[in-house]
Amino acid sequence: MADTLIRRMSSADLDFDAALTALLDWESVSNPSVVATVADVLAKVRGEGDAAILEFTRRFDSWEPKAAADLEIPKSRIDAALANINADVRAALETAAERIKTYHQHQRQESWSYREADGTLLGQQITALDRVGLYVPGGKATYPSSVLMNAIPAKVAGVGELIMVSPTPKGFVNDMVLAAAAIAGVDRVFTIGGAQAIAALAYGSETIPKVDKIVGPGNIYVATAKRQVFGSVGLDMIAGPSEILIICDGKTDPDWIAMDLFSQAEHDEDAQSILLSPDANFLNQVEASISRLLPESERADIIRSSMVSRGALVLVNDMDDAIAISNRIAPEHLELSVDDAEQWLPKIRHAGAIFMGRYTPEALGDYCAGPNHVLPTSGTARFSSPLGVYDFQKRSSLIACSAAGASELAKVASVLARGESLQAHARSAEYRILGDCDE
Ligand code: HSO
Ligand code: ZN
Repeated sequence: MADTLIRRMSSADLDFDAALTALLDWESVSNPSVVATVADVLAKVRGEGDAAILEFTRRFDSWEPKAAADLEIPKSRIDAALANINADVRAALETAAERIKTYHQHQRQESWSYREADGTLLGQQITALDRVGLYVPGGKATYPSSVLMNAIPAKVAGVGELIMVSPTPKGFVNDMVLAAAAIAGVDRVFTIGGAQAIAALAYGSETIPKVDKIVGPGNIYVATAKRQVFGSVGLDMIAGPSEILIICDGKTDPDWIAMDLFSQAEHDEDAQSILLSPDANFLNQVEASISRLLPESERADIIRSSMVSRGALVLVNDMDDAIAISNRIAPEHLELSVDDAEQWLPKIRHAGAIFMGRYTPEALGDYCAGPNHVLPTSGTARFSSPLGVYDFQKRSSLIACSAAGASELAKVASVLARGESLQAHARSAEYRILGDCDE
């Protein structure tokens, strides 16, 4: 029975490489009918503004806003949500928010400059984005913690205005989400979702302000809309299903490891939970824990689907073998449930977040340790990083030439410009050559 819950693999198997590739395979299908529907929605919102947003909201979200003004949740309603939520929940949100803020303050990039001997100044000036849109999904994947994780780095960066949008199917508003928005400092909240919300943020309407960047996860319509507005507006990454990779030396309580695997698996049927260990007996123990703990889990059906279709317990030779496999996977979350986890850090090349030691389950990072839980998925940790303050800041180059500095640089620029047959560039530079004015 147990062996049907999660597959067993060994890195010594002849076909291990192919089996691992098949296990990791994940294609974010771009469905042509979704692409076409989304293109229509975007065009209509762009052309008709509020009227189109209202029409799509009535059609897709099953509620009847009477006028565009009804699409905004008034500040008093947001404050009431904060006042009304359970005191323990409020305290936990506030503690998490404070810790996330402190961590992200370390990420702020500062402007810098240096002066050359001839007086020329070069540098880089950092500015925050003026206005950012935060998409918060409705329904089963509404996470107040994600509101904190997306909004707080933007506020720490100094973003001028933070606009949140979230669909409210049948008019239902989640108070914990509103409370998180209030704590994180979200400025305005609109009850719109889907592709029409992405269009509204990207293009603006009479009621919805146009933003400079859109962040936050969403369903296939939202992800497709984000792809289609790319270029008009900045975007965060387009996230795939969640993943966890655990490397364990066999000395952690197997129940703890089983539950850490479940903690990702319970997110959705496509989530991926993988354990690597050099201890075959320990893998047996974890497998037994999985069988025993699964039936008592509230989200057993989702966990089971995820484990059966995408989970694995993998026997490895040793830590170096485990780390080589981990680097190949480039997991979103990597738990090093081993003694002296830090010693292995120099060998870890690709991971969204690294959780070190037996007392650092991913769940603590998901909510309140401080680092961001918006992380690169599906192997994209090979080239990208957690959401951070730097995603809400931009850089401008600074150049201030002294007369002497300009004169020297102009000689170089002139040669290169003439090489490119750009005479105006050459002459513009040459005007600055001291004592050699080409009047
Ligand atoms: N583990 C998710 C984030 C999350 N967990 C939100 C709980 N709530 C990101 O992979
Ligand atoms: Zn999670």
